[in-house]
Formats: sequence, C-alpha cells, structure tokens
Amino acid sequence: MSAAATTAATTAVAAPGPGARPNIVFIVADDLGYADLGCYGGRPGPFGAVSPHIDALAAAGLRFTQGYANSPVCSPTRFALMTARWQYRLRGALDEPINSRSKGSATLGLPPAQPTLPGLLRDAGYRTALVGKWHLGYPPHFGPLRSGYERFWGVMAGGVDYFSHCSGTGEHDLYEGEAPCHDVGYLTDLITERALQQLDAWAAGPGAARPFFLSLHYTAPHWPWETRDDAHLAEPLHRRLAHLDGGSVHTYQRMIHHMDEGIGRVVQALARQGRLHDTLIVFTSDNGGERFSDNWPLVGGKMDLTEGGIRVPWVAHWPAAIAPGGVTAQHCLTMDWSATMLALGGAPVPPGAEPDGVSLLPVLADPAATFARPMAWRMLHRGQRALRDGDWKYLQVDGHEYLFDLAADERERANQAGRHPERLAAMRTQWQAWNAQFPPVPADATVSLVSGPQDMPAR
Ligand SMILES: [Ca+2]
Repeated sequence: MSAAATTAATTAVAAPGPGARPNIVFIVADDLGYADLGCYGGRPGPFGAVSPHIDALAAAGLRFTQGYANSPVCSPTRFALMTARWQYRLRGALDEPINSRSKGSATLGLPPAQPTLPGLLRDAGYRTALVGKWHLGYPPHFGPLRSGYERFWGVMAGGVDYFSHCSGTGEHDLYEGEAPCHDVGYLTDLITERALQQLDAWAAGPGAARPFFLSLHYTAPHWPWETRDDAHLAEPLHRRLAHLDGGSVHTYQRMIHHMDEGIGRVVQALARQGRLHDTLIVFTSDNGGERFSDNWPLVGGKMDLTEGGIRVPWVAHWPAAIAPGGVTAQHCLTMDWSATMLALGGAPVPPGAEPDGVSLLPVLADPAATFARPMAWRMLHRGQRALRDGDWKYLQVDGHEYLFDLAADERERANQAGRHPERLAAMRTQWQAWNAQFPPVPADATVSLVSGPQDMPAR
C-alpha cells in the first residue's frame, strides 16, 4: 500500500521501449457480479452461454480470481481508476455514489487539475477516448474532456434508461463531447457502435502508428432491467429507473449477453485491423453485483464490503505479452490496473500524483509471480471498514467486528474474531493507520440507496 511498494513493483520489470507500447482497451461493466460470467462459474441462460466472448478472452489470456474494485459503488471506484490513487482524498469520491441530482455541482466531480490516467497517457503520446459512462461530475466544472480524454461519447450520469437515455432526474443524459447527442437505439448497442467507429477512425487517421487508449465503459447490466427488446419499458420507467417492480435473472443475463456480443465485435474489429496481437484488453466491473446478480460463493453485493460487494472479474488479454489460459490468485484493486497502464505507456507522473496503485506487470508476465498486496476499504454506509492482508480479512459493519480466513471461508460466515483476538486487534490498528492518511468524511457526504427492506426482503 505504500509508495515504496509501488516503486519496487514498477522497477522490478523493465519499462517497455517506445515501440513496444500496447494499445489499451479497458472495458468496465456496471454492477456486474463476481460469478455472472461463464468463466467465473456463472450459469448459462435459457438462450445459451451468457458471456462467450469474454470467456474466450479469459481462455486466451489471464483470469484473476482474487481481484477487487476500489469501492462497492460506482463513482468512488471510477475516481480510483482515473487517478491510480486511493479515492478517499477527493471530496467527490466521498458521496456513495455521486447522485444525478448533483448536476451543476462545483464540488462533486473529478477536478480537472488532478492528473489522470488518460491525461498522462495522452501526454505520453497515446490517443485517448471514453465511450460510455463517466459518472465523475458535469461540465462546466468537470467532464471527460477536461480530464484527459480527447474524445467522449456517452453518459455523464450514474445511470440512464437504455432507450430514452434519460437519467433518474428525467433529464436527457447522452453526450458527444459536451454537446447533447440524440442517437436513437439501445444504449449497449450504441456504445458498441461508437467504440467501433472510434477504432476505425484511429486506424485510418494520420496518427495510425500511435498507440491508443480506449475506455469502453458499458452501463450494462445496471438497472433499469431492459433488454434490446424492451423499448416499451422506457416510458413507464421515466424517473423511476431503479425499476423496483421489474427485472428477472433471465432479463439480467440477456443484458450481459448484449454487452458480450458488443465486446466480441470489438475484438473482431481489432483482429481485422491487425491490432489484436498488440492490444491489451482488460475487462472488469466497477463494483459487485446488484439484486439479480450471481455473486456465488460470496456474500453481499453492491454497497457492501463483504466480498460480494467488492470482488469482481478481472480478465486480461494481450497475445504479445500474456500467455493463454492463465489463472492467478494475485490480489489487486482497480487502481493497480491504472498504475499498470501508466507503466505500460511509459507515462511520467508528476510529483504529488504518484500512484497508490501497484503495477501488475510481473503477474501479467508470469501468473505465478504473485506478491503481497494488502488492500483496504471504507464506507460511510453502515460505517463499514475492511482490510484484506494475505488470507485474512478484517471487517466492521454497523459497529460489529469480524475476522475471516478467506482461504478457508470466502463466504465470510465463520467469524474468527473470538479465536484470534490478537490478529483482530493488529488488523484493526493496521486499518486505522491506513485510514489516518485521509481527511475525515465531511458531514455533508451522502449515501444514496435505491431500495430497502420495504422494497424487497433482506436475506
Ligand atoms: Ca456500478
């Protein structure tokens, strides 16, 4: 977790030369759970395999079984992804999550002065674009074009209807750059089409020899529960996107499947362009699964610091550098991938913005070359605290403290706190020391929940 650890990890592997820098396609799903994909043990849908294209990337690349999101909720994880740093230093990251009612806020967003992953890669010679979800504040104070992306097409809010493209406030929320965009269609498919257009434009343009960084941030499979065939739901769901009276496991699986089809088309396009070999494709989710998700064998989901809220799929595919069929137990966080991409891009980081993330390059080269990677989290919601160090996890929820041996019990049902009081105390102290480096949570930070026991029974 320390700067020293970061330095050690990034200097352990020689930085690739200028000619060896890969293109990067970083794909983020929204609220996808740990076991929703076939390659993580997910069940097939009534139509067949849910995620054949992502599964194929995993089979031909590297799959992480112990990878995590920086937060169990959208926008805080995205702050960490953009900055390669613990998100808790930035005010906007302390709302859980940024609410669409915050449009116009000068506080709740990613400050343009903050160095970012896309900005540093751009400065190092990469072409950059975000297609899909931003969720880090609105212009004129914030926005992807103000934080390092040269191109943006997508959604600024935390969630929109897949057909009307309106956010929870009922306002239209689809943009090209900073101008409203009124493309018609199912958002997952539109995101795919725009990603393909961007790849084609880069392949044909004058800078075709330069590497690119494409952030491909699907909103799938986040609510509302709409498949490609459900345009009729958009009107009744206006201003009630949480869709508490709809959805099903099968609807949810089809939403993932639509995204997976799009990812397959992106992979095909890269192959057609002759770029697949030299492109790092990463797939993950911004937080654990929501109500229809499969998080087995983990407990909890979005908003929880139990494993189901934070452990997520991580798949990396890069034929030039990653051997096929690998599986690794390396522990990692979202921001570690940001640090990895900065290292791959040879992007210098200005003083004061050094990554807290640790480069994963050694593990990409050798899945067995795992290293110690303590990780911690906190949430205003329910006063949650968590620290994972090796096999052990310290957890606090609603004032109750727990200690779990995840090697024996990743479902977090066998509380070891009474058996190992010294370890519990040591990990509590370790969490407190980690937390002491951040400013306290301000009194006006908010927690936004879309449902409660009145909507569906707790487990
Ligand atoms: Ca999310």
